[in-house]
Amino acid sequence: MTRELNVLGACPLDCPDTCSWVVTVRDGEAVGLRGNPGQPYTRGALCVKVNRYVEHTKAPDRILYPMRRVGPKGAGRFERITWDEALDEIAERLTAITGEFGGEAIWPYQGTGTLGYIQGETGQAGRRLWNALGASFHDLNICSRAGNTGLRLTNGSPGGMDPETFAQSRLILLWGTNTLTSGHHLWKFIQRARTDGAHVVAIDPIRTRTADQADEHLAIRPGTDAALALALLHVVLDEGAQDEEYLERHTHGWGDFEQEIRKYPPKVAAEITGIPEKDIRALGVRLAHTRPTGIRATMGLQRHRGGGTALRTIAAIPGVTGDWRHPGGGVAYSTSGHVPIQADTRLDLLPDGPVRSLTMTRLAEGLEDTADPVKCLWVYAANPMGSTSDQNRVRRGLLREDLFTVVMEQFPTDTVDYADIVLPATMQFEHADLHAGYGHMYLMWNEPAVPPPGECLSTTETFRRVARRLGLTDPSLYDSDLEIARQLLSGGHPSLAGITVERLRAEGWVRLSVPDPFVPFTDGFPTASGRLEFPGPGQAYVEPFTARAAGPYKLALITPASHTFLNTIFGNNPELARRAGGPKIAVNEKDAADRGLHDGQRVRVFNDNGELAAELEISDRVAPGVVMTPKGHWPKLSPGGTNANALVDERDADMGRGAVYHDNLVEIAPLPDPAKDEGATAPA
Ligand SMILES: Nc1nc2c(c(=O)[nH]1)N[C@H]1C(S)=C(S)[C@@H](COP(=O)(O)OP(=O)(O)OC[C@H]3O[C@@H](n4cnc5c(=O)[nH]c(N)nc54)[C@H](O)[C@@H]3O)O[C@H]1N2
Ligand SMILES: Nc1nc2c(c(=O)[nH]1)N[C@H]1C(S)=C(S)[C@@H](COP(=O)(O)OP(=O)(O)OC[C@H]3O[C@@H](n4cnc5c(=O)[nH]c(N)nc54)[C@H](O)[C@@H]3O)O[C@H]1N2
Ligand code: SF4
Ligand SMILES: [Mo]
Repeated sequence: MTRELNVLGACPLDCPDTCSWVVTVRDGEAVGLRGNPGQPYTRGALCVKVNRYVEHTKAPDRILYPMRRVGPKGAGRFERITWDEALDEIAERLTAITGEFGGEAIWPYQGTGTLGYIQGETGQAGRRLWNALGASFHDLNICSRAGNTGLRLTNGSPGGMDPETFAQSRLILLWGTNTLTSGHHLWKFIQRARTDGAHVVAIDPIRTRTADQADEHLAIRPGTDAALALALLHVVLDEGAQDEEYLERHTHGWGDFEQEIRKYPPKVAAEITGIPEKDIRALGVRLAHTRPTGIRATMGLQRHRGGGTALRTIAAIPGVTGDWRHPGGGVAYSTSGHVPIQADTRLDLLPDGPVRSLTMTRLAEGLEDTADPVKCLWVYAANPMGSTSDQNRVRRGLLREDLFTVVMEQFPTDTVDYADIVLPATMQFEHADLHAGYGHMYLMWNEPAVPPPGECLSTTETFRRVARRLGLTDPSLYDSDLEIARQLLSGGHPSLAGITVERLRAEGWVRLSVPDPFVPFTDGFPTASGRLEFPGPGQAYVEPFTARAAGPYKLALITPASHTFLNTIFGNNPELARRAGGPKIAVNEKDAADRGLHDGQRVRVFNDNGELAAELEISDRVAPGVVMTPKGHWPKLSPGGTNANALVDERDADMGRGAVYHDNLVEIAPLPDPAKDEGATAPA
């Protein structure tokens, strides 16, 4: 007799939508996955990637057992060992390293493979153990930090609009965001607004699939968005449409900011942004007279030298128009600022004295430090060989013979190839977790649906076992997943009223206890002044790195989200990799012609950091001077053995040391065509 049951869970991936899902389990095996139709934001649909998640959990290359390196670093040759052997070796190496170099010689390099509060990034899983060992802090700033920091300066919080309220917007600016690829559930709210007459504008250097569906697309020069924001406000002032009462009662620093705006009339901004003056003026007039205007700005916009400032200045727009008064007005970047959950990482377990912080976006630099060396790199839910800047330097760092590298993984990534010890990790069907969306206002529960395959262990269980092997005694290191969940929900914040683990487990998802519609900042802004704080003199625009293209590299490179991968996750899924079709570089016809390149040609994209082998795609989706190749390909599965991050500088954005993935210069040259080379020797 077959036994079938449905288990409620949530998608753990770094995507704003955090879908609610239903796993069909037959005789203890996951056989189906669908979106939960009852969840108001995600409403049943998953996405092209996660539709393949069941098959992904059973993929033949899944890591199922602990392994020890047997070949040289980087070769990816391992032998299977037992958990006991793995834990013994780990305990021995960590004890030796902390004894000789101190706890700070350990870099716990956590990534965004799962965003869970129990198993993943938002809860800083593992940090209690690291605190007990005095390990370096890991600043997980790779994704959204520059923008978060900019928004905090203006609003006091990165949290903004409830994305569901876009249904009430009358003008929607999709600003540096590719909704239909990187968080598509927002689209139904946008469509609802459109049936009520809303106008939708995509502001993006690339004509993305989202831009195709918008009413208007402004192909802005990369990294110049703050100048556009200032010019739009210039037109609002020209129209006399500023909300004087809002400015008076709810903002701080208007006088100075007004002077900044005056420096950017549409004509000046047109020169900076490359957008025709008449288009800037037309959008400015629309903005002046359309309430509510909702701005969806996401992370793409801040992967630039001036990325923090871009969000800071864009966030000033609703301060001038008064849009925060209305549902459907304001800026939506991430809702994470509204989720009042703070993991207790037990800072009291730290040894006395300050502990250094290492920066995720500066991995190569961190591994090069010889004065205060990193001796153990412990990678979990991260794939730095695929996702971190300056890949060739990261590779050199990982090759260091004196570096003890542990990688907790589900799949044999490029990073795994450099591990000394590999620990097999569970996937979302196999462990419990608590999640919050960063693009909606719900908490989600993920109930384990099936037992882990092979000897895979969850993050929490792995760290419990490491702690035990190290002989650590603090009881909090051994809290169960459900105990951790209860602690996370126990903060007593009004937005968590009535939300318990039991309720989440029964219902799968619960909306935060906030009004519906939720309109933030109605009681003031969480800034020092209690008001929206405008950028001060000279603080409203920082030009991009690419604006100063003086050297040999002339093309501004953007490396955005791939439709078929989630960062590097799914890069090894045969069907999704097939659809992605290998690394491609989109180039405007003019730039191709200037370099004598033709469509479909094999090329090398290069700069001083390294190179990427790709197929050239002549495309009017990019303007002259801009080229695009998506993130996410696995280097070792790509023809040249690298991905786009071989081209990305290890350089900071203006705020939070954010990465600059979309702000680099490259050149393109032909690669020899193997087919033609063979053809030369083939019989005629
Ligand atoms: N399918 C898929 N979905 C994903 C991801 C994925 O890899 N694949 N990644 C997830 C993660 S980790 C994150 S953080 C989010 C990111 O989600 P997004 O913010 O959507 O990320 P990006 O694709 O980097 O950038 C969005 C758009 O910004 C544009 N852009 C780049 N530079 C500029 C600029 O200077 N100005 C303007 N106006 N636009 C610019 C890019 O061309 C791109 O179309 O998506 C998540 N969702
Ligand atoms: N060129 C370029 N590069 C980028 C970006 C860009 O726009 N352009 N975007 C950046 C952004 S926004 C982000 S967030 C980063 C992400 O960078 P990373 O945090 O390194 O994320 P991923 O590359 O997705 O690698 C996550 C790994 O975690 C593993 N994993 C998933 N779940 C679990 C789990 O539960 N336990 C364990 N142990 N492992 C798990 C997956 O198999 C995967 O190999 O990439 C950045 N890299
Ligand atoms: S990646 Fe995003 S859209 Fe896809 S299932 Fe996960 S949360 Fe939903
Ligand atoms: Mo991200």
